[in-house]
Amino acid sequence: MRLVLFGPPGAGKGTQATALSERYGIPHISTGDIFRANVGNDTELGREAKQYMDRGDLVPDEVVIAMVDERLGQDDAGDGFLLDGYPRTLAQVEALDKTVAQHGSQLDGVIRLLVDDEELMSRLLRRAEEQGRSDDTREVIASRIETYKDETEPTVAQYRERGILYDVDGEGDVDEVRSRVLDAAARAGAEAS
Ligand code: B4P
Repeated sequence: MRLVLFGPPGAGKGTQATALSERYGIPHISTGDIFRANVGNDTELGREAKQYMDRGDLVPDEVVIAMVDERLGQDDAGDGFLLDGYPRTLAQVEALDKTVAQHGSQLDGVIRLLVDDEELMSRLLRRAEEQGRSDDTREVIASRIETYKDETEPTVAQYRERGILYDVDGEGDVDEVRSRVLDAAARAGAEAS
């Protein structure tokens, strides 16, 4: 299975990714997690990404695209993957299409989590209290939500046209959302085969 988890910051992508990745035995590839690991290890990539992340901006396409291409080229992603937080721009959508085609395959499904803005804000402010992430302040969260609406959400039209977009209600408790997400992935798998 080749899946994308799509949705605004705080929609529950990272939260739901584990169950999907376990169900299909595919690696969970979160661009946010890769950046945070690099920030934590103070690598060159981490230092570059941090300036954008701390403002709630997207990391530049050329940096993200090269990083994901390299990750998708690794052996464990050969038979499938779950992308979380990628693609987020039109350039990333096009780059992913190209990479997947080079591997002689195609995306099976894009699962979009729908959550309203107020709920997103309250989840991320709660996470700020629990984890103290530097991009979880009220101002930066608001800017991340705006960036999602301006740059990321419009790209979903491409997947809708291809018939591989699966919208899922992301509100409710984590277990409820999980079962909706797993249902959507099962539908994507059935339609792809
Ligand atoms: P990400 O790490 O992707 O951060 P995110 O959008 O906030 O999602 P995350 O997965 O962490 O949160 P989740 O919804 O699971 O990106 C961080 C930054 O990295 C970006 O702003 C950008 O700068 C950069 N970046 C990453 N990818 C990029 C790309 N492709 N291009 C350019 N830049 C990129 O969960 C949020 C919280 O909600 C959690 O605390 C969770 O416990 C809670 N929650 C989840 N489900 C819930 C539920 N059902 N009910 C209540 N709470 C819930």
